[in-house]
Amino acid sequence: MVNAELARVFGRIADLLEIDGADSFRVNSYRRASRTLGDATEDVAALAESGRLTELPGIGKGTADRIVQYLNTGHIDVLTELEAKLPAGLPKLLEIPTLGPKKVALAYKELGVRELADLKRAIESGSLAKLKGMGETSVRKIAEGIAFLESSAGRTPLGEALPIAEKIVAWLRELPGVTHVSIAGSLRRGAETIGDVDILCDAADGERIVKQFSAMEGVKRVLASGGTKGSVTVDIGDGRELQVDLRVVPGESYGAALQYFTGSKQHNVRLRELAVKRKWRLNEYGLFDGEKQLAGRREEDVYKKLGVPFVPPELREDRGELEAAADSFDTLVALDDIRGDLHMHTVASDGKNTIEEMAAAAQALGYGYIAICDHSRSSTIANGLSVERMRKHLSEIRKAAERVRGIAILAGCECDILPDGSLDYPDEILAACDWVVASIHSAMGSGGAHKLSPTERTLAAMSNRYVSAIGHPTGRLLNERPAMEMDMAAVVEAAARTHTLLEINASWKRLDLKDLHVRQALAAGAHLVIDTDAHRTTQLDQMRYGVLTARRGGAAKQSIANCLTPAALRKLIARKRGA
Ligand code: DGT
Ligand code: CA
Ligand code: CA
Ligand code: ZN
Repeated sequence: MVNAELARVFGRIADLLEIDGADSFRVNSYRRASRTLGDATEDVAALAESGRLTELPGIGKGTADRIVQYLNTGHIDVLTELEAKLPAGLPKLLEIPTLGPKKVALAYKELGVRELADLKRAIESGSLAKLKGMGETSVRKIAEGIAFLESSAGRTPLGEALPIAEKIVAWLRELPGVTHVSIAGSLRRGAETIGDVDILCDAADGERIVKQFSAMEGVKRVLASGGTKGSVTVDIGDGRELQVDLRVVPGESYGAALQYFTGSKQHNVRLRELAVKRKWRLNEYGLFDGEKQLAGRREEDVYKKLGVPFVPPELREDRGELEAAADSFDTLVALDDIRGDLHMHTVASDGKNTIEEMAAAAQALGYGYIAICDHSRSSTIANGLSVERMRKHLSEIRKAAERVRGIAILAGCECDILPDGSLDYPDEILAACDWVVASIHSAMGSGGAHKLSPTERTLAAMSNRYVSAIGHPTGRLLNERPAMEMDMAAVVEAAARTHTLLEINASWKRLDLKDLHVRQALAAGAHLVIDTDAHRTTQLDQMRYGVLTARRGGAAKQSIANCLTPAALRKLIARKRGA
């Protein structure tokens, strides 16, 4: 479908218009069009064909004409004009966190900044800080933003890489001569971002398998192709590519190779040290005593022979996993342990499905309960609900809960934590909810004259008895926005003390809390909840990314609220409320 491409084009127009100083009404209309085109489930080209473009929300006659022009000619006049007027490198600068279009325009007009390299020079020479409307603090933030972007460059989020890898694995499994196929590398370890995808399979004729792999549908470039190893890139949209490495090994080495290529490198080093201590050798072909292979066919045997428990891949990061007690792995949370999802949106705010549709989809996943948590009034961009609308919405949820059989539907909300630390709804509304997620969505920076810090705001919210959980506690967006400056030690201590749950937001764009924070929270005695924050039914299946993150943090199912039975969950909520 051409939808994503059109969404990108309209987004680019909005960016350039903004840098050009166009009025915000005009900019927003392109932004809205971009979002609508990206969200559209029908092929926009087909809609254009039948003259039905204006049926899409936010698409007027003018926008429809521009879409048609693009479909017919491959360009749009307004974009051509803007691109002639402004340097091509400017929109890219908008990806730098805290660097908005006004500042980009300023740097361009005053200092001739046309691309990232210019901007870095202007920071280093101090000329950027001297500009009126910049200042030391904002320049420091911009420099941090650049460092953040560069550190995430080229890494693909887990939630984009995993579905692609699974398709390739399924395809390989069908090839004659292949019996075992597995994902390895950082993807098998459930890391939040992936450098490249590693896949392993066993077969006698490696060269043929690698050849077929290189010719597979979706391959953009072949980087290497040999007798045991192939390396290709696949297109993942937006002009981005993802590297996929395939290794083919004989069956008797499959387990050892799986262990080796799952990594992490540091974990492998530790494991190899154990082998060396016994005067053995461990490599991707097996565990050897001289010429004799002690293990190799099965991954479990490698660990067993070395006298250590089988370490789940998510924990293989050299964080003490080889010293852990074997039974500590037995209770590690798994997707099967999840009994419900306690943070999701509906059409009442910015979701795409109704209460009933969300409930039906959750039921299909085998869940026993969900909580509907639409946005509160201050989240205007997300169509947050006024006190009156929320009151009505809560009663709608309760009515739906009566109609729908077989799954409990909790009436909840996602209540903004305001810049002054107060909550966006009065206690009376929060008390009327069964479950309240409180989240920071605005003013995420630290400092400023009258504002509390994100930590202080979070602590203030946790002190409210109706706040059941803190949503996406650090506010980060992977590869897009760094986490808020947060005193995590203070947050996890207060969470444990006030019996407030901390969310692992399972949306692959967030994965917040992240693995290390999960560890910190558990050590402090805090409990967690894994939520998808789904805005449509299809996003409910992102739960697995949150579970992987929880496993990386070493979370046992006993510490996860949505592994509880409905009755136990209600008791947990009541404990915070002091009932
Ligand atoms: P990534 O791709 O950056 O997200 O991270 P990984 O862990 O997938 O790293 P990758 O793709 O370079 O290599 C896959 C695995 O292969 C890695 O986790 C461990 C193993 N490996 C690769 N190179 C070495 C090495 O030089 N020494 C050891 N011990 N293991 C290695
Ligand atoms: Ca890799
Ligand atoms: Ca690799
Ligand atoms: Zn939120």
